[in-house]
Amino acid sequence: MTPDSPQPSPIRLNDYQPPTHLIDQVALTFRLDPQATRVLSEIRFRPNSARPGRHDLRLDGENLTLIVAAVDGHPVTATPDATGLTLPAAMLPDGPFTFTAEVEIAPAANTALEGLYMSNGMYCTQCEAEGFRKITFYPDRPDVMAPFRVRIESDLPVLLSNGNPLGQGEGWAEWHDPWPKPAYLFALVAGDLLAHSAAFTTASGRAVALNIWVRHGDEGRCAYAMDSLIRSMRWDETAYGREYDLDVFNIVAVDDFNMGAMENKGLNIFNSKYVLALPETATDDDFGRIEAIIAHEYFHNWTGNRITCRDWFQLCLKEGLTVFRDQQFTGDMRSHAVKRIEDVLTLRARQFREDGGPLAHPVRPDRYVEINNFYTATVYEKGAEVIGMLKRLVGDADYARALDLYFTRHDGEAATIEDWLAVFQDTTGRDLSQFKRWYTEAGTPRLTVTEDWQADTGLFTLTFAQHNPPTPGQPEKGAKVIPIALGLLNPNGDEVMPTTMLAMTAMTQSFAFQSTADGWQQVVAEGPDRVPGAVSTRPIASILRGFSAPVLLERDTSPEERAFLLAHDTDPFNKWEAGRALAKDVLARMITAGATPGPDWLDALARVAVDDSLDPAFRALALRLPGEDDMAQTLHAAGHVPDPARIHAARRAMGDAVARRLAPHLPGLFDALAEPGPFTPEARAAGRRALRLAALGYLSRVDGGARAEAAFRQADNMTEEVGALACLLDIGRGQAELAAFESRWGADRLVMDKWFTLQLLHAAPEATAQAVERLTAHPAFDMKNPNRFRAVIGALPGNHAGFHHASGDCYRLLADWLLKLDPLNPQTAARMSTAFDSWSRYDADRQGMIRDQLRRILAVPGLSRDLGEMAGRMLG
Ligand code: 0A1
Ligand code: ZN
Repeated sequence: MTPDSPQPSPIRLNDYQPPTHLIDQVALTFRLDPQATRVLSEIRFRPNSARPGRHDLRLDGENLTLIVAAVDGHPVTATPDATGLTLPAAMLPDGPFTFTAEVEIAPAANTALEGLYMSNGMYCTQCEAEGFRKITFYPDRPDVMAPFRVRIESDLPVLLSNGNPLGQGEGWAEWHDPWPKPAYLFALVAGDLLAHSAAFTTASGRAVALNIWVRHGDEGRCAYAMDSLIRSMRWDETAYGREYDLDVFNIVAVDDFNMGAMENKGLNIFNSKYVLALPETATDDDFGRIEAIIAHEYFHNWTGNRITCRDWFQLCLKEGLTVFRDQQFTGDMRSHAVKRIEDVLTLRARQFREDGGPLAHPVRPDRYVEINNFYTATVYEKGAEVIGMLKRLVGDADYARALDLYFTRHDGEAATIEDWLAVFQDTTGRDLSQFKRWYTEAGTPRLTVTEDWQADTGLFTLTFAQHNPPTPGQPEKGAKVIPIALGLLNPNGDEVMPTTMLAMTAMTQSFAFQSTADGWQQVVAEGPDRVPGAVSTRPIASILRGFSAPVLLERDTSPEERAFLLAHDTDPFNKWEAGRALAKDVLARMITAGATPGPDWLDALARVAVDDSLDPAFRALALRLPGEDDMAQTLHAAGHVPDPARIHAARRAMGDAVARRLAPHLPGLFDALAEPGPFTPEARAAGRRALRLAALGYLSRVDGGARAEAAFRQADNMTEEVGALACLLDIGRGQAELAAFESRWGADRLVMDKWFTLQLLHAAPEATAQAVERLTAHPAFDMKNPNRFRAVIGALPGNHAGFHHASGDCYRLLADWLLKLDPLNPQTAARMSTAFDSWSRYDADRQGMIRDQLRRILAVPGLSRDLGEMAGRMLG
């Protein structure tokens, strides 16, 4: 693609047309061979009455060698083009007909990991979003749903596909999936695999065989994933009334996978990183992600599979809802407060960043060039936030009723966001047309708040104003519906008004409160009719509790008020948020004005650190300093040009100041948090380890790393091993430990990914480019393995000061590697390119250097549609 060559034209939501033909039944036979797999298909079509008249039938197909095709046994003479095959209306019968085809494909040559490919001698598939067209000719769109029968012929011992097993013999197996599904949920696996098995009985008594299939040697690492699956299945029954609907549920772990995992009907395929775990190989974070992703894919069985998306613009219909459900699940399993804080940290780091830059797009986009580029934080995480807001607005009971209606009304269908909102409208009688803007308009609203206190009348008024910034293609926006959860405290620290949900619907809106005999209440009547309130003192407002809406709250508060909320807020999210805001204010002044952290903030932080009444996991989060990228984003939003080197230096100085202030407490904290007995991955123990490692991090800054060295030597679990190593690298030590780690774990791919990432994240800013060069030259660096590529190249922007070093070396290196990967795996190359999306925050030199790299990428002949779209959008 060159800058002058036309970009492929986008697909638009407004152009949606129902399919010309529907499918009643699909039968597929696979004769597996690495270089020449034959796929035989028999597809029973019928004209779609929603498209009256006679139509050509367009079948998608890419990189397929057509051997033979026929309609009702008559050979098809049409020849395929680059993207498929058209069967002219004239050659199609008026009513139902059977299309048969035989095609040849080469899974061993498939490095893009879409369609049928090979990973370590195992065959596997990835069909979402449009991978099925690389397997055979088919209407590869989610609104064409059909039951599938699949026969697999291969000498490999384990042959799997969707649905229930029909039979198997020497060199073959057959599967039948009775549930109509779109092609993107098709899956096939063949390999020399072992199963970790268990059984589950559904609430209504269906016996389900559960299997997690892995390579030999990994069978002992599946227990936590299996346990998570069983808890997910039970939870979906109790929380949503949703049962599993087949006799088997298979999960397969593969080492080469572009994403986290995939919800194929009855045959989930997982990146092995999100399945395999033992205490000595996986960290607490890994265990947490395994639990969440196993749940996510399982929950898709209802939100995604039984009810799927009409078209890819509706991706958030399944993803936003399924993320919301997995977040609820994790909250129930662990801690709602900690989960909410972690989710908001991710939302701000990834989604707010996306929403504030050239890649901003609505939760439901209305155009795309390559749909794989829209599996984004906006579709997933903001999509989940929008559902959370809907639930807050209608309340838990109506949310449950609306979901029941959704499941009954749309079971077996391919639905839209309009369908989704209609179930809420029909359940509650609310008009959600204004709320819908959350789906159609991009950008993070800024919410400002001013307070007014009338001592004579005892009237406390909050006035909110929302500003919806322009985003690409959307210069102007209407007012959003913003649920604002509010609590009031009195100056003693007692809560005088429990959490109350305010629904903001106008651009500017005031809410008034008064103290009454029953405590503080919202007062609706304005003016002289108002009942005089009781004599009272000015309350302290806790605004946007639980982060009740994905907005940037701008509040002119004093440090004293923040410290007060940090000490007294009963809402754990806002308690944490108050500490976070204080820390960011302090750090911002250090960066922009050379200030030093004052004793008030340090004392407040120390009080939280040693407060044993607080959950250790919460304390660990409170001790985590704001990240450098976060500060760059915040400073940019406040009108500054962030200087990565200054941010880095200031944050280090802040860490040193905290370490000195906490020093007397650290050894005691570190020792007291040691977990007696064997490792357990459950949340309570993980929270204690998180706080212990936070203490070790600060301790290392004052003891020169002595404790961290000992902790590394003594660690009997990966959380502490890698945690101690990170502490050492953070203070410029740890070389011997890195070598020891490599010799201990050199044969373990997943553990070695951590080794690669750690070195990059902790490289000094001026040495980051060399670290990339050294690590990519390491014999174990394999660009074809997405996990390894992500572990190095994907980790680069996580080292903010290194990536943005004034030399521009890392910009060039990133572009080099994206261009190397693009011909092999365009999807992963396109994903990794988002590191460049924040260019407009920085100074003119950095902007120029990043834009030069993006132009260089765009100028490469034969660039993929994936990377071409991303680079084009980032350049604007
Ligand atoms: N639906 C999966 C995510 C996924 C999307 C695309 C993939 O390959 C291109 C793979 C997985 C999920 O939400 O988990
Ligand atoms: Zn998903």
